[in-house]
Amino acid sequence: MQRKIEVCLTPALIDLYHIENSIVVVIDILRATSSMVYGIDNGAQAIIPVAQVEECMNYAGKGYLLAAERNGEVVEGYDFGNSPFSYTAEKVAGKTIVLTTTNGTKAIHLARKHASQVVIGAFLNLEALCEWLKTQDKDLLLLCAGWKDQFNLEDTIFAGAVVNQLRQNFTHYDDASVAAEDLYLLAKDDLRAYIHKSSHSHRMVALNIEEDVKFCLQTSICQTIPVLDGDHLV
Ligand code: 3SL
Repeated sequence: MQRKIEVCLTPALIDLYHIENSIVVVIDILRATSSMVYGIDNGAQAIIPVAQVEECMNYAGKGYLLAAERNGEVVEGYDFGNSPFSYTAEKVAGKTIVLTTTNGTKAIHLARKHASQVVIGAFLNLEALCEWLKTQDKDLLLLCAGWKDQFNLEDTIFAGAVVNQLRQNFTHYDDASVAAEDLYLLAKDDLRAYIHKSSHSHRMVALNIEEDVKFCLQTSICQTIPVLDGDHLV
């Protein structure tokens, strides 16, 4: 069977892709999709990604946990933000979280407009995700959330890791997939050191949340693949 894999390097380019029959994997390694994977893996009932901070407040007082991050920081008045350490079983098991983040939730909303299916990827669920993708029969778009519509290293490197694992299962690759895989091969022996060069990693050092970077670069510690079902990730 002919299957195509493409990498969209920033959400600004999404309209160039025909994804009506494709699976889209949304990627925001630091930190949105890592926290989503970790939260669902830890028993959160669902995560509702919303694009705007104000939308989150529509859910106030109805039993939801409200999480909002902008520019790496928790938005004042919310239960928590986007740190994976806020998505432990103690905090989220059995709960539905309404979450908005700078880039990750925006990318999910762009993907869901047209894609056949939207799922969430992170190093935390790399192996489970790739094994599942191997069993599907649709084309694949790896959508990097980037930073404010710009390219970033960490999402591209993760896209490259997925391409690397799936290379036997797809017949067509775009140039962005080849470039992402090459970058992954360059970085993989010391992922942390390579990603330390990224602008978002610098931002996180400045915010004193470097431990989050370390956490998000753990590979395949979760089995969950969050899937968008209506407006809920489950
Ligand atoms: O952009 C996002 O969606 C976030 O992951 C950014 S941060 O890691 O919370 O700063």
